[in-house]
Amino acid sequence: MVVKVYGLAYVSLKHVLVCLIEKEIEFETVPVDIFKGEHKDPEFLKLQPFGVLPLIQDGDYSLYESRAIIRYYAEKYKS
Ligand SMILES: N[C@@H](CCC(=O)N[C@@H](CS)C(=O)NCC(=O)O)C(=O)O
Repeated sequence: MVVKVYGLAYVSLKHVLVCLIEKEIEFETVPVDIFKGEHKDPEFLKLQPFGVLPLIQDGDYSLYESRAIIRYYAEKYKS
């Protein structure tokens, strides 16, 4: 299953992408433009109630906060 990563090339998102690449996890990016206020869109707030990026969706599981995401994948793919 492909992990969805929400955001654009913001700093926190880059940290998450480095982690996914290092772990060789297949992902796709879902552009969310903060300069257009897309991170405050009601549909996005259903996924991330604080309205900040990045956010990942791994199947039915959603997670935000870049360090929490990185820690999640570090644990999930320990090897
Ligand atoms: N502690 C958060 C920081 C999240 C954060 O500040 N994201 C920025 C982009 S790098 C953002 O969404 N800014 C939009 C806003 O604060 O309205 C994390 O590491 O994920």
